[in-house]
Amino acid sequence: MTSQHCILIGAPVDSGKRRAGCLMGPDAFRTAGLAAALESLGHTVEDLGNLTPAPYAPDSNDGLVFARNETIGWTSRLAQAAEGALEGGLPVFLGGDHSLSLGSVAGAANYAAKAGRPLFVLWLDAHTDFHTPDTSDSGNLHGTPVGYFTGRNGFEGFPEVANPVPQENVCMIGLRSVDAQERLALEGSSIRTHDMRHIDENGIAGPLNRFLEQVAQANGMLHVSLDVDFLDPSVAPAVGTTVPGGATVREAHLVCEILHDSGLMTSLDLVELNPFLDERGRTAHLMVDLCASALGRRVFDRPTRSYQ
Ligand code: 6HN
Ligand code: MN
Ligand code: MN
Ligand code: MN
Repeated sequence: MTSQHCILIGAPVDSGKRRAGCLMGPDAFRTAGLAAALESLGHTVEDLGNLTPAPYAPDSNDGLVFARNETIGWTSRLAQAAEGALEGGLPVFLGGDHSLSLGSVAGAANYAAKAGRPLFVLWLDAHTDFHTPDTSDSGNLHGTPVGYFTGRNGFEGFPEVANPVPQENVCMIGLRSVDAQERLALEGSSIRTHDMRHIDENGIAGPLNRFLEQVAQANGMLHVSLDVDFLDPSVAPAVGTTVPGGATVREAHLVCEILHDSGLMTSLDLVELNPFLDERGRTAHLMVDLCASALGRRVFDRPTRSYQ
C-alpha cells in the first residue's frame, strides 16, 4: 500500500448555521483517535492544529443570512490552507460545519488549476448544498458550498472563485432532502445526483465506480466531502440536520474502500459532526473508521480494480 502524508487541518467552523456545536468537531476527531488510526496504516500524519478565520467585519445578523462575514473570513483562510497543504500531502479538513467547503474546495480548485489538472468533487450528503445566499430559505450558509465553488451568482463579498469546478465534475451520493430552489437549479445543471432511492435499487458501488472512471480518464484530482448526515441518523446521531433513510455503515465503508482502491482521492473534508449531540462518541468513532477505510484499512487484501 502506498504511504501518504496526511495533513490534518482543524477547521472549527460554526458560522454556517444557527445551532452551535460543530466548533468542537476537530477535537472530537482527535479524541476518537484519527491520527493513530492513520499512522497504524503506515501513513505519516501532521496535525496543523486549528485554523482561525481571516479578520472579518462584525455580523449584524439582522437579515436572513446568518454570519455572512464570519463565513467569508473562514472561506478565505480555508482556501489558502487547502492550496498550501496540497503542496505537501493529503489534506484532511476536520470540521466544522459544511460551510468550510466553500474554502476547502475553492482552494483545491486553485491548486488543481496550477497543477494543470481538473478538479472533481464527490459530495456524500443527505443534502445538495446547492443554494446561494439569495435562494436559501434558512439563511444558513452550510447549505451553499456547492453553489459557491461551481460559480453560481449571489456570493457578493466572498472571495472570488478563480477556478469554478465544472458542474459535470461534481457527483452527489446519498441525497434525500433537496429544497425546491435547489431542485430547480439542479434540473438545469449537469451535476450528477444519486438519491437514496437510486442507491436502494442499484447499490452504491455502480455510480461511484462510473464517476471514478471519469476522474481517472481525465487525470483529475479528487476532493471528497463527507457530511455526517450522509449516514443514517440511527448510526450517526451527532449532526444537527438528521434525515432518516441514509447510508448504512457498510454502504459508507464500501464507498471509502472503493475510494482507497482507486488511488484517486487528493483531499478530504469530514464535516457537520456536532459532538454535543453525540452518544458516547459513536459518531466521531464511525467517521474516524470511515476515514481509515478511505486511507486503506481493510480486512483482507483483494485484487485492485483498474480505473484507467
Ligand atoms: N448541510 N437545505 C437546507 C438549508 O438550510 O438550506 C439544509 C442544509 C444542510 C446543510 O448538509 O451541510
Ligand atoms: Mn452538507
Ligand atoms: Mn447534509
Ligand atoms: Mn432550505
